[in-house]
Amino acid sequence: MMVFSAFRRNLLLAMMIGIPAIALAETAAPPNAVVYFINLKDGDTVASPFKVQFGLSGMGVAPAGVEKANTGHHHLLIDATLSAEELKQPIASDAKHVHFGGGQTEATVTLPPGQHTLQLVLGDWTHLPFNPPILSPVITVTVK
Ligand SMILES: [Cu+2]
Repeated sequence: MMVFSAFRRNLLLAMMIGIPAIALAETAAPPNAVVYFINLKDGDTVASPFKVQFGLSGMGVAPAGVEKANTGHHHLLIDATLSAEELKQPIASDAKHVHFGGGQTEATVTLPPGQHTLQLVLGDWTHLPFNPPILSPVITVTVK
């Protein structure tokens, strides 16, 4: 983290003195970080509202706005995925891109009947996906 803080300071300095910045300062993903659904799997049928538990290994959860090494916070994508371009930007915040900036590790989700896709994306303290992105598989659930 010291390294990344220094990197961001240097990036800011570079911007202030007019050197073009190549990219936003994405946080490097810890090598073994994995995000996953604990209690749901692809093909499950659920009754709304339903609980979704967010699993994370290889790093820790911290609230948004807290810069702490090897931590991030969960985002739940509902019937949405992120394009390569979106994976380099702060994650949108709307009904399909839900932030858990308090450091929550589960949520109760209400969805209309039918098939829906769910995916977890870990964001850094500034809501940017890591590089490379830390994504769960996309799962499809059927809401009764
Ligand atoms: Cu966020």
